[in-house]
This record gives sequence, C-alpha cells and structure tokens, in this order.
Amino acid sequence: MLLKRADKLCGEVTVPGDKSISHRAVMFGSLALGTTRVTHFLQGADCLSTISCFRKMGIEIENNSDEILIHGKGLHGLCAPEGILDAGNSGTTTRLISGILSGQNFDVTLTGDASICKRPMKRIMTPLSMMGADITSINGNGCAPLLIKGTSLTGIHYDSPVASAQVKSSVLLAGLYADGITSVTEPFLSRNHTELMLHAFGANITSDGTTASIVPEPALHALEINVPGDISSAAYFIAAGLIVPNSEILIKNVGINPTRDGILRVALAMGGNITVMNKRTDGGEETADLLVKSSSLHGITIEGGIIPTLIDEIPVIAVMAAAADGTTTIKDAAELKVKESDRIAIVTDNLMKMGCDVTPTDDGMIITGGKSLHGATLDSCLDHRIAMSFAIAALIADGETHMKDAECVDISYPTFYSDLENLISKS
Ligand code: SPQ
Repeated sequence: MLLKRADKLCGEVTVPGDKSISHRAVMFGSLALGTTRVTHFLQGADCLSTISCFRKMGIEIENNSDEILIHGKGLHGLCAPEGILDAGNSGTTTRLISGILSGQNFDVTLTGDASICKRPMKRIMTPLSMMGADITSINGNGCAPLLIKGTSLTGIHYDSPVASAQVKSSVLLAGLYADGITSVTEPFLSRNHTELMLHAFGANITSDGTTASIVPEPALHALEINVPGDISSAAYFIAAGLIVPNSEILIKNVGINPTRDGILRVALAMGGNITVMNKRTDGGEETADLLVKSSSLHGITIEGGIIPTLIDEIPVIAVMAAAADGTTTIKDAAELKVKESDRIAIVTDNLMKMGCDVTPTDDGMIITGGKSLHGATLDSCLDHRIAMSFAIAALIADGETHMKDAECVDISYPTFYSDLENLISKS
C-alpha cells in the first residue's frame, strides 16, 4: 500500500469495539445460561476466530454485524468440536480458550496461523498443569498446536512471572472448573476486563491489588454488553492528531479503563494537548470522548508498572517519540518480542529506514526524535499494530511510504484506512 504525507487531520471518528472485551463477551456468553446480546462488537479477524471456535463447540452465535447474540449453554454446555480449533492470529483466543478447555470432558487440538505457532504457550501450560490440566505442545517446542485433554482441576495460587492478562485470564477461566479457590498474583496489574466481565456475569471473582481470585459457582448468567471503543485503535488517531500539524480530532466513545489508559498518560506527559470529555461508566468499563490537538512533544522515560497498560501501543508511541524533541527511553517491555511479531526489532528497523535515530535494547528502545522522517519501503511483518503505527509515521514523512501486507489491519481494525482517509479528506 502507498501512504503519503498529510498537511492536517480534522474531524470526528468512532473507533470499533474493544478487541479484548469483544473476545471475552463471546467466551463468557457461551459459558453463561441464556442469550447474551453484544453491541459495538469488533468484527475483526481475531474476534471472528473466537466466534468460530465456540460455534465449533456447539454454541449458536448470530452475527448481525454490529450486534451479536450468543445463545449460551452454561458452564458444561460445550461439546467436542469436529476437527481442530483454529485461533487464527489471535493470542487471546489461544490462551484464554486453553484455560476453558482444560476443564471440559472432551479432548481438543488447538492451533493457529504461523505467528501463533511461534508464540510462547509454556506461560499458560505451566500454571494449567499445576491445576492438573493435561496440556501438551504437539511439536514439543512449547508452542501451538496444543493437545488439551479435558480433566478435573484443582484450584491453585499462581505467582505469575509476567504481567499478562492472557496468563491471568487463562488460569482464572480454568478456575471456573476447579475444586476450591484459584488465584493469580502478577508483578504489575495487567488489563482487568476478565475480572470485571466475569463479575458482571455472576462469577464469584474478587481483586485485591495485583491478585485476582475466583471461587467456582454453579452458573454464569447472560448479559447485555455494549463494547466501548478500543483505546488501542484510538491510539493511532491520538498519535496522528498530536504529531500532524494543524490537526484537531474528536475520538468518540473510547474505553479508558485505568489498566489500559497508559497511552493517554504518556501522551500527556510528552506534552500532548488531549481533553478527556463526557466520562461515563458502562457495564463496569469507563469510557470518554477524546479531543486531540497538534502539540509539540518532548521525550520521556516509560518504564515499570505503566508498561502493561500500554503494551500494544508501544509501536505508535515510538512513532510519537520520533516526532518529539529529545530522547524517549522505553524499558521493561521485553514482552514486545513475543507478540504477533518481534515488535522491538520491527519498530526499530522501520524507524531507522525512515531516518530516525533509534537503538533497540533487550527490553525496549531508545529514540532520539526531532529529525524529519522520510518515506521508505516498510514491512508490516503481517502485524496489524506495525501496519497502523507506520501508516501514522507516513503522515509526517517526506515522500512516499510503501507498506507490505498493509491489509493485516483486518485483525483488529478492518476500517482503519477509510477512517484515516476521512480525517485527511475533511482537512
Ligand atoms: O490477542 P493477541 O494476538 O495477543 O493481541 C495483542 C494485540 O496487539 O492486539 C498482543 F499482541 O493484544 C493482547 C495484549 O498484548 C491482548 C490481551 C488480552 O486481550 O488479554 C492482552 C495482552 O497480552 P498479554 O500477553 O500481555 O496478556
């Protein structure tokens, strides 16, 4: 795809529903009794993979574009799928479903695309096995495909070495099927959508600092869920509004859950002009409208407990840092290496190709911004967040930028390019 410089971006945009929340709505709705109605559901390829897995396990799911109806059959209502379950490109689907499958009374093979088959699954296999789960990596490399033989489980306390919502959620979901209490403590609090939504479905789940605990209940009960706009998708327009001169963008209905709002805190700390308006709470999730105006940004250090709250936004934060005066240092983000691509390597490589002064480190990167960027031929490495981040970088680069496999944005934001184009053409 060919991407060009923009003089300014103006107008209003409503980003699609939150990917993490959309996945969980399908999973928990399938395990609840009754019909769960979900509006503003994300129709991205990852969430469609989750729908397809649960349909294969006998759950009727009506998908009427923005609204979906999940006819849940209760905690013990899933049935053995014919053939393998395919999670596509989705780490969330793979890791969360593994927790659910561990406690069923049937066996399943779970796999995904080439990227999923390289991502680490030992991080869930270890705690699930401690609970008694029978889960093996078929190729013996700690990755998918996984063979999961349903069995009875026992509650454990797990001290997770990583702040990962996928690890935490996988264990808590297995805890729905375990004898006794299951709890997880993580080094820093990761996104808490599982805790909030399971509680709304009637689960006996509590949180205390960085520990979440669940006690099994006989049933979950269907809900109405209105999915907030995805702050990870809004992040591209936050960055664009800040770094493209003369811009003003209103981003409507964005989820600002404090375990996800690191991008806002970082943008403000870099000197960004962002007004958070119309704050409200819907189904336990905070949302707001964001007014973003062009700003002179400066570099900062990003490290520690804020990292899990912005982990997926680091590629676009790196683009903001390239446009900012001074040095931005990103630390404690080694998790970036095991996402859809090695996001430390790809982000730094692509920024260098555009003329930015950037150094990769073991757990992040150091970016000295302020130099003008130039267009380049870039590879998305089939990673949606890389494609979208560098579409934003292209807006401030001299000349043309060519992005390979740009259509991979379908994973989380199928209308990304048309929404971006609308803001450019209104200028
Ligand atoms: O689902 P997947 O492929 O892992 O997606 C990503 C993304 O960029 O969209 C990560 F690559 O988001 C994860 C996120 O990084 C979604 C997620 C969740 O919904 O629980 C949690 C985070 O992953 P982790 O490993 O930190 O738990």
